[in-house]
Amino acid sequence: MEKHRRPEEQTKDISAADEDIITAAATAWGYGGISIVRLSGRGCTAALDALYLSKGGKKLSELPARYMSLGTLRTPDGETFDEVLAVRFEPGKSYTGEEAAEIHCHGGLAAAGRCIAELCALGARIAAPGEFTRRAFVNGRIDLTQAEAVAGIIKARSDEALAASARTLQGELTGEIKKLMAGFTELAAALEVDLDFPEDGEGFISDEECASRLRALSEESEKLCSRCRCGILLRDGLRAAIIGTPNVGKSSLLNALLERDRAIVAATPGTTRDSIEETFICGGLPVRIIDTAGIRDTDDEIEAIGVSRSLRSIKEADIVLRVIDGAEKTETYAMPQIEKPQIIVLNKSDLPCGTSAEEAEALFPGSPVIRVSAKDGSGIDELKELILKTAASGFDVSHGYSVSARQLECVMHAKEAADAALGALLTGAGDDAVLSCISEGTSQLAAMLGTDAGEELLDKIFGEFCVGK
Ligand SMILES: Nc1nc2c(ncn2[C@@H]2O[C@H](COP(=O)(O)OP(=O)(O)OP(=O)(O)O)[C@@H](O)[C@H]2O)c(=O)[nH]1
Ligand SMILES: [Mg+2]
Repeated sequence: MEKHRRPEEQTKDISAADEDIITAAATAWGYGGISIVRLSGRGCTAALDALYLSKGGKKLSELPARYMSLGTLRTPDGETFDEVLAVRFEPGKSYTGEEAAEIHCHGGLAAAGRCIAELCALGARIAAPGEFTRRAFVNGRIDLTQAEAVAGIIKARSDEALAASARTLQGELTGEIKKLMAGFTELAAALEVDLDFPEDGEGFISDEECASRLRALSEESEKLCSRCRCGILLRDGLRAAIIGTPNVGKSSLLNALLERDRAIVAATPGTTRDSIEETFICGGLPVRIIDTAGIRDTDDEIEAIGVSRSLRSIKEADIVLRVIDGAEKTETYAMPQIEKPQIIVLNKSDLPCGTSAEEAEALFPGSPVIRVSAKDGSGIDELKELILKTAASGFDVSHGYSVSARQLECVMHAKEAADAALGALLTGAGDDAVLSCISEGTSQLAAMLGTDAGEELLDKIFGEFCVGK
């Protein structure tokens, strides 16, 4: 199978100049209907001319741009190795903004691998991860928010996450950032006039006007933060740990949430020993749900390890589902205090009531209580809604923006800069101090768009993309 090795494992020289021809499979490396090989860089059509000939006997360079033609791939010795579709793109009218081409080979590993190997023999090199998108960014076709949205689309696991990435890719977030940046720079300009002409009485902008504009900038930044946090949550999801004493129905609840029999359920207390993790989509949010061993004092060595894992999974969770057997009387509840959002799940509602919702509320003041039956499924949809409401409090999942943690930090810093500028203004620290905070806000927003992004940052961002994107 030597010749079927992933081509990017064979050669790697990403130190060459940006204008060289890069190539990679744009489709997943495996078995499938087609494999798309992508090429970008000046002269890539000419390189393909040495390999591709259309059924009508034309080279790709002789065919119109953005026109897909059927043809064959041949080695320089004349050996035909695949029947393909090929298309070329002119500079300025391609994904990367450069001269580019695509070859749609038959699927599987052999045809695309051979095509890439032949292209490399003709002078192309294997693209580094994310290099096509990086070129689109470097060529000014997209900004960093849009580039990172491309990664968001690939990672999206729900319609809502996809919509958040698509709206970011379409430039909606870019527009909002630019509007906010304009707010910061206009205010800075007004303050600078005052600094330059201090003798002009009242000044160009009053302190009240300046304070009100700074408050508005802070509010706008906060709204943007919230939409970015929502996008991150939609993409990365959250961890929810199911905890409780033995036999209350934790594994049954996991199965009910997943709508399949994943975990073993038995009447014997202490059934679950190891933690079980699975993911389900809850209102667009990927929820990593963890079923744990029932927490109790035990002499059994294996069960004790399970219990310590349960305690660890509470620490790692974003939200805790604390299950109680609603058919039993729950008087006191010896359990670790949890400093996280938690939902009290009163299970076995199909059986005669032993603990009422009011009693459970009294035991866990401040936590929402919900009655469910993991056995007959009642209350499970409501529990899912409650998980979404508790985890995404304050978010409207239909308004997220797909951003990276780095970008969220930039918006948060921009808000802090607006607050700091307001603080400087109110304490009379002087226009210079206010201006320096405002300028910090502007640079944080510029960093979101990637203006002046250094090579190191770009390496880090695009290094996380897949090869071929
Ligand atoms: N009637 C009824 N029985 C349930 C319900 N949920 C769980 N059970 C039963 O309760 C028993 C324990 O269920 P499990 O899901 O294994 O409980 P667990 O909390 O995971 O138990 P451990 O893993 O031992 O800690 C089984 O006999 C289940 O059939 C429910 O909603 N209604
Ligand atoms: Mg269990």
